[in-house]
Amino acid sequence: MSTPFKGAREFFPGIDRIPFEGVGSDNPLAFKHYHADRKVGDKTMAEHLRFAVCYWHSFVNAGHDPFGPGTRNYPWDTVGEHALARAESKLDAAFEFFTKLGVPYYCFHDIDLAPDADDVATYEKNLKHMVGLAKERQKATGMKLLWGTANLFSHPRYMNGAATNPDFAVVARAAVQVRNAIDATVELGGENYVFWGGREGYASLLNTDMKRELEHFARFLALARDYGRSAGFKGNFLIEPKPMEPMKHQYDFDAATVAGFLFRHGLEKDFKLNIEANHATLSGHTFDHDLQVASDHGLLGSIDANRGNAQNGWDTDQFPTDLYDTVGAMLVVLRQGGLAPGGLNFDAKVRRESTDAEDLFLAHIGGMDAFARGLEVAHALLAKSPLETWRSERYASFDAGAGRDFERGRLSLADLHALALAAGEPARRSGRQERYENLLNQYLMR
Ligand code: XLS
Ligand code: NI
Ligand code: NI
Repeated sequence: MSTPFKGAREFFPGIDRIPFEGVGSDNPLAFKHYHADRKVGDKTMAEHLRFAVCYWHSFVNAGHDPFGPGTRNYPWDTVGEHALARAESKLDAAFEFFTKLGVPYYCFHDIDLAPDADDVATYEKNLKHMVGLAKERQKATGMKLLWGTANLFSHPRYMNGAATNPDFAVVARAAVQVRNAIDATVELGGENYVFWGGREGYASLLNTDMKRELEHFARFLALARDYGRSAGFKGNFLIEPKPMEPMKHQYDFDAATVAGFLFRHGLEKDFKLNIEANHATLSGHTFDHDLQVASDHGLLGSIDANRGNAQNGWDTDQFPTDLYDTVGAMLVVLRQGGLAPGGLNFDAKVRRESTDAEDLFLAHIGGMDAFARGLEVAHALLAKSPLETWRSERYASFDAGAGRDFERGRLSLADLHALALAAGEPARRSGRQERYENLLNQYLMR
């Protein structure tokens, strides 16, 4: 296999379609656990996991950080001097990568796909051109778009926010990109549309009318929804919570905050959540905590799969390799009956020191294997182990008698008082956390 497109240059020579070889294989460019067609329960691994590769970390950012420039030489960035020609070869590289890796989905921001421009007409022309090409590539490869989004945080005009900017002119300018990114998503059959509010927040309350900014935010989201529906978008709109970075405080702080906001503004039918592992940990929660909060509100729409670093307090966006994380995540996903139309998007980047083209494959293979194993273990825990029985037994006192009456709203506080007097001091019942932890390890090490 070279490249899937006639006439296109090959950007990852020497790497073919990544095969499944199983745990016995020492081939670094092979899957050990992810076997797209293997059934886990009643669905295949591919159907459960719905993997997506993100455009920005893998094909746009070459490894720059606040202390220095990029370290990777992207061959697609040096082809031709015109921005549009570079965007075209980037598209070829991206689709070559997706195809060789064997993922079904990808995600992008408007200005990952096409060159940005201050002049609206040029921006729109660039995006339309690239969307047309992406559509051809999707047709040729069978790739699908998990979600599209607009980058409303990089351009200096958004330094004080986009939809929550104190200047109406900026709010209106943000709508240009959102409208175009929704159109692009519809044109490419995207199954979701994401809002990550990178600059929707504040640096100081002294100069900020938080209440007014949040009302603007809700209004803007409702307008985007109405536009999207009128343009034929049937998928979920997704809000991606993050507590900080780049802003000191971001309004979409965590799943609980966004759930409250969506219900308060009547947006919960059209908007769900896209939970990112490293954002959950930045907000002081675990990954599975924020997934569970989202799921319990009926709002878990999709996942940005990555991991943070226990020692660093920022969004390191590492590839997910921690099996406890992936088991915990897949327990939530399986318990809610799946993630579709969402998926697992690798919003993750190779380290700045990882400069070989091959590293991008290795990183994704590792993440896919970690989630495939997490899926197998979570499924076995739910289907074969005593986990669910143990957990429901902890609540058995609510299944009958007075406990059930309490759950059904049939008892008063005075009734509880009388029942407690009659029953005497409750017996102590162990929470048995260690037994659960050992059970998880038993299934993980099988
Ligand atoms: C940044 C976010 C971003 C969103 C898309 O921290 O994770 O990459 O997923 O705008
Ligand atoms: Ni992030
Ligand atoms: Ni993200």
